[in-house]
Amino acid sequence: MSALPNSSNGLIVREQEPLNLEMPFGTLGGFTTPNESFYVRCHFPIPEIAVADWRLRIEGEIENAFELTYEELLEMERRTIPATLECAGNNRIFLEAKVKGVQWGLGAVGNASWTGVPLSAVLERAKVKTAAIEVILEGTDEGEIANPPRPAGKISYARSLPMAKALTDVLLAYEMNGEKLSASHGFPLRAIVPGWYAMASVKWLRRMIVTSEPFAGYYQSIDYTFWERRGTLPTLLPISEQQVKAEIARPENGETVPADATVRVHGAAWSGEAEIAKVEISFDAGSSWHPAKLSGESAKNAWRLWEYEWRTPEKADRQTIMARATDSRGRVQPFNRNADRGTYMINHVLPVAVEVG
Ligand SMILES: Nc1nc2c(c(=O)[nH]1)N[C@H]1C(S)=C(S)[C@@H](COP(=O)(O)O)O[C@H]1N2
Ligand SMILES: [Mo]
Repeated sequence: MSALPNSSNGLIVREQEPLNLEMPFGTLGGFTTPNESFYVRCHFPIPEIAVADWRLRIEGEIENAFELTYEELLEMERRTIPATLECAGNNRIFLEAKVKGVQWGLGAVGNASWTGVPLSAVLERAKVKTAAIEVILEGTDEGEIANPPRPAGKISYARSLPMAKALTDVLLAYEMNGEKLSASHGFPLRAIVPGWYAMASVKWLRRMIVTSEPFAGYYQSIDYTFWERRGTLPTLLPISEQQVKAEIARPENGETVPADATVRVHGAAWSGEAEIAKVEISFDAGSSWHPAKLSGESAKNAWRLWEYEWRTPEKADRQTIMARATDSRGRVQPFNRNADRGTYMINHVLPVAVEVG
């Protein structure tokens, strides 16, 4: 194994090629994650795109197929929305039987404000036919899949969205926190699919295909799937909505905090297509829970910061801290891992062990 530098610009290097960088979650500051601290998740090498030659093409079950240049997109009506992106494999390092995949800790998540053109505006111009049920979003990046089952040769990264979601709140974004998208985050154009795990937010967009059949591409029929129980029969579904979750930024696992003192326990919580209703903290493995204070901005599909003033024990001790979130749709973060989710959608409560004194 070649030696990896373990840090790049303060980010944890999980993989160099393709580039996979994690934010050390203990550095969580405000509501907005600075661009240089935002995690990076790539399946293939980052494509080099000359914007003068780049086009976004829309085709398929539409009356009006066309291409847009970067300039034309910039001239369309723009919208800015906050949205939290979380990788579906975030927290994988904490799964008890070790599993394959990038070993993300707490920081494959970030919140940014995104500016671009609503996907619905482009679909309107394309005049979608009534038979259409999905839109496939295709990236410019390509590569070979290492392990079977896999298609032969190179494939591009692609995911589809049901038409209802595509027409609601999906953004074709060219700015992140007021800056032009960087190459690693999808320049010149990426999708932002609010409330969904971030595999849906396709970067380096080049083509959108409206279809009348469900798309069963690699990244939604082989990879990024989970088993859902319908009665007794497990059925395989593409991963979509984010699951309710609170993460503790500080103290960190293994950190020492002073005895008989007030320590600020803080972090962020989020959920798919809902707001965070409450975050609770436990110091006794979940027997009793204490409400944390929600702070800062509150927006749908964006994380909510929270904090708790902890009066630490008078004497030296070991303590375990847990946080759990409940969302505005009444969904509570579970205590146990759901094994039907394989290596993805990891949102069970994670204990943080600290030394007191
Ligand atoms: N074209 C393309 N889009 C992509 C990916 C990719 O590899 N290629 N990775 C996806 C995954 S799994 C995640 S978690 C997010 C990460 O976005 P970020 O790198 O801007 O944080 O991009 C998604 N969009
Ligand atoms: Mo991801």
